[in-house]
Amino acid sequence: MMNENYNGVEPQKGQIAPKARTESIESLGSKSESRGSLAQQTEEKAGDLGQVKFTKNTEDSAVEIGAVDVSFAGMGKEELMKYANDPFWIRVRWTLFALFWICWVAMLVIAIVIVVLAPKCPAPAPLEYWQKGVVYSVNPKSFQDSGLNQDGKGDLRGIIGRLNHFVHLGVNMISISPIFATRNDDPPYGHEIVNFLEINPTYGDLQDLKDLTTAAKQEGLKIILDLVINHASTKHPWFVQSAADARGDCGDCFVWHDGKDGGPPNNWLSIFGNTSWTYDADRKQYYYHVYGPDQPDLNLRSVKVQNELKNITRFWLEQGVSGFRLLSVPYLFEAANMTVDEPQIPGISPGSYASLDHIHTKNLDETYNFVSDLRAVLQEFEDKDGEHRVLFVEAEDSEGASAMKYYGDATKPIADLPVNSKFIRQQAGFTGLGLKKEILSYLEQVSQVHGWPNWVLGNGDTERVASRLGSKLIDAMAMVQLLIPGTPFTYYGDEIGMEDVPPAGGVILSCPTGNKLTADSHCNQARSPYQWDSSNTVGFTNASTPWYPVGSNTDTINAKDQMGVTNSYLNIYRELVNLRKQPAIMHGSMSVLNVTTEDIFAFTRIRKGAPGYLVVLNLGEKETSVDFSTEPTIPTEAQAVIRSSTAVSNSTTRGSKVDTASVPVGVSEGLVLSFVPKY
Ligand SMILES: [Ca+2]
Ligand SMILES: [Ca+2]
Repeated sequence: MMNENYNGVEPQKGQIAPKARTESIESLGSKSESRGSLAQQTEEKAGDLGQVKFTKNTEDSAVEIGAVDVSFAGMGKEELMKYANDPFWIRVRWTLFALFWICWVAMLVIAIVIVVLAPKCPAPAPLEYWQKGVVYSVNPKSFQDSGLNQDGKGDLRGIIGRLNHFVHLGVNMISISPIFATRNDDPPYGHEIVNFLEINPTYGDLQDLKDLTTAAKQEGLKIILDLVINHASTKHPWFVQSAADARGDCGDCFVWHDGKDGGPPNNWLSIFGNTSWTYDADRKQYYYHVYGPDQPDLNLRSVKVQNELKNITRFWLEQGVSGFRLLSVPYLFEAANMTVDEPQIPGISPGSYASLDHIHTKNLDETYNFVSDLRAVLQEFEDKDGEHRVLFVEAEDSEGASAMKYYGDATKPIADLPVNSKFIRQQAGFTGLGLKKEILSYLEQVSQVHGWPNWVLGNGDTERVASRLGSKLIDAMAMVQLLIPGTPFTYYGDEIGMEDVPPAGGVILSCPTGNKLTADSHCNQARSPYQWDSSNTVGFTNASTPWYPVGSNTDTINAKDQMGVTNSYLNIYRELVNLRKQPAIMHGSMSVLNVTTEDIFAFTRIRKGAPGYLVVLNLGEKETSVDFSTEPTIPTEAQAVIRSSTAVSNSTTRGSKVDTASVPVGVSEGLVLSFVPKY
């Protein structure tokens, strides 16, 4: 009997058979029939053909399948079981089963072998925050006057109130010009320090600095202090004691020497020109000052001074700062024997600092050793919490061997970066070939000592980029600075294209080239208040008069308005900072391309497996098209990513495809293109 298929349901005559049986019937008839019409057909078949009928003659309902006219009826259960138990078919089954698993395992093994043996891109060396990020240099006096102290001078609380600006830009390190207590509350440069452990009241107090480092940390920002340890003020208590008592505790805290033949002990010169020695009537000796007479050099050969300086370093690290930019580093030590003159350099008129070969006063071995000792102090803090504390040093002659030595080596680390001011010396009219030479020669020097490169485009001691190189080149130079290998240093305001501002009622004094200030050169034109908006006091202060005049171009050169304009200096800067995250920019190789000429500068950044970038600058006087078709890595087509805000003379738009055999670039235009590199 077959009643087990009915589930106890007894169909009436003319009813549709239960589903299980219906499907069985379907298999006997046409398999192409739809399920919806099947029941009806089943009834018809039962009625018309009399081949399938329901019976109720016995106690159990049943279906009798009689003389169903089929050519193939499938295999019955008993028959199936008979074959299933046949040793031949058992062997076949097991063989297929085994083959299936053997194939599966083999495929797995092959896949693993392919993964293991396939050539891979080498993993890039992990970069630290000071390598990946951007340093933004703030002059605290000019950045933001806080609501608590509207004296027209910027301060630390002002910086706290503007932390979102750094976050918005995407920079991660904020370096702050010297903020220590100085002879006057209001010094021009903050170098005449009277107390290394106190903050100039103009800028706030220790609590303000702690609040700044805490708030900055919450935003993922690092605060880096500019620190001057070569000299102090003549009003520093150490100097007062030292001058008064040669045998006292601080008798040798400064560099003292008897005169010779009624004059200074030797021919050593000040950076400002003239002798570097000043006679002190109380002590009846000369003291040495590589800068002005108000800034006597500390004697770093004194163990007391060395320990004090290390403790000063510890003190500021304890306030939460993430490191230092050490200023005036090459001058830290002088020769122990101060009776020797420095040799005159032939051909340079005597009297200027450049006229002597400073073999006794600059970059002495002791200087490298002491900066390495300071590095060890920073390491003490890193050892405690694992966070690297940065040490940048201001060393002149950025690509010279003396500067490269500040990188140290694995056995004796010194600075993370000797600050590279090559771009600072760049003047208007520079050429593509000149730029190529500057960049490649520096990168070569740095690679030889396994150092990490860096690029400073602006600072307070020279003209602003917009004034020095021309505002049309602001975006183009930002493309170079931010997209070549190394850590960029941005000077506050350069990201919105601020220009030099003359002093009140005065004219702009020419700044000496390359950080070399003279005694009376107060080239403050690059220290004007940050232009936050277009109001009278540019959002810098609520006081009626800022300490220094604001620029005359604030209607467009201000952060607020530029934030709302896609193609502003500010937004292009932000895009470039963001682009630095790309693998090709972070880890890729850099090639200056053969198309580089006097008028054109072009380079690529390429990393295998990632989009490549092509940057092209037109430094000439005419719009032109550049042909990259002979460059082996560049395909026939690339995509425009960023274009100078000042570029208006051709039709290239962001996102548009560009034929690389003919890339149009307007006068002073910089253009960033992305492409799929060819190998
Ligand atoms: Ca203030
Ligand atoms: Ca010194």
